[in-house]
Amino acid sequence: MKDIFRKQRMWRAAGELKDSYDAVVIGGGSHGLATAYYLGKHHGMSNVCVLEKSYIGSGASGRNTTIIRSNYRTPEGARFYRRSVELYERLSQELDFNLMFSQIGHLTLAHSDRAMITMAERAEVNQLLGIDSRLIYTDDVKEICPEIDASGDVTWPILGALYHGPGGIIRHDAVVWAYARAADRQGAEIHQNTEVTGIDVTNGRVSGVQTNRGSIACDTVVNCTAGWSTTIADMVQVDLPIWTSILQAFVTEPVKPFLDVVIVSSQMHVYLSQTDRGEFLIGAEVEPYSTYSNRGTLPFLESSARHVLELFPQLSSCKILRQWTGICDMSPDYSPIMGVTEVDGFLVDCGWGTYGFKAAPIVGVTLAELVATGKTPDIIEPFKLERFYADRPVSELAAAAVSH
Ligand code: PYC
Repeated sequence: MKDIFRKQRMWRAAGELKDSYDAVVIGGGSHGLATAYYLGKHHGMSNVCVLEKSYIGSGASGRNTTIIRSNYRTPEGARFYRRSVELYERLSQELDFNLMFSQIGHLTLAHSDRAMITMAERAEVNQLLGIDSRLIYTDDVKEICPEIDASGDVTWPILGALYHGPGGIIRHDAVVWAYARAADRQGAEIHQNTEVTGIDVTNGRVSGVQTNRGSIACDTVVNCTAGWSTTIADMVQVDLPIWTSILQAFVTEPVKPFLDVVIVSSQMHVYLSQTDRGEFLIGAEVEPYSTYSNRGTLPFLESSARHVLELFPQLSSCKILRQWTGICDMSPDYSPIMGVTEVDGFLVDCGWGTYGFKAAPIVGVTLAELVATGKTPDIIEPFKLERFYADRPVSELAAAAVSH
């Protein structure tokens, strides 16, 4: 009996915190756990811990809409997410865990001439980088998704779309668990219910972390806390140009599968996919006010349901099962902020807006490399915090799933 349990265990019981670690990762979501895993796998660093104030995956990793894609607008963004999708494509095999990555394709609808131009520009950037992404027209949309109302008899007729074949959906909680198990097997410790209450800095360098379970000495801290990144950065007086808001989503009751592509309408501020369970997973844009509240709102349900019904009137009697919110860190240019800061040893991984979950593998690989070698990998160089002081934004607003 005991042997069976040992084989099935996901990760070791946490035990006590050690007095010191080579690196402390704050945040037990997909990014933090991936970073811990690649630190071990690629760099042989196992004296590492992940501190999570709640349970792993309780933040943005468990509260997103599971969409993976790389059809971004900027070359910097598209290159970065292309690498992430490539890593996701072999992640089930690498982590020996079925992540149910369904590359069903991703359609960003265009309902105006201006939107068609934006989609054409994105397609060009994508194609130059070898990303499968192209502009298609109404008849192609009907062919890919016969169930959508592509008639002209609606408020926002569909003129075309950006079609991105490799895009799709994945089981987000499985990504978290798989990375946690893999990080554990590399020797990293995962401490849940462990809240960081302070970070020590000595002579401009990180020297330790204070937690609700005691103090740790360390000279490298990685802030992978998604919505809470500014509260952690405040502990070392690093000023992040981030505001925090919520993204809401809901699922319907399960129905017989008919939608096998992700549908996004920026114009209508809505996107949906059908999960493997048959539920329609529907989301909208980030709320226009700053909050940390996890409470969903009725206006969100009303407006998203109304827009979905314009695209799929056949869902009119489908019941809503549950709704949730996720906390998003919004950066001024809608691109992430990654890498070094003015405090030596304090690294950030934040400003992900609504894009974070898609980036987990490449974030893990690149942050682990930065921690282990002290050198910023080329692919994340454009995303450094200093770009805001050097006037080098990476404007990714045009690639937001829904206009923010
Ligand atoms: O950018 O693909 C996206 C996205 C999905 C949900 C929110 N944003």
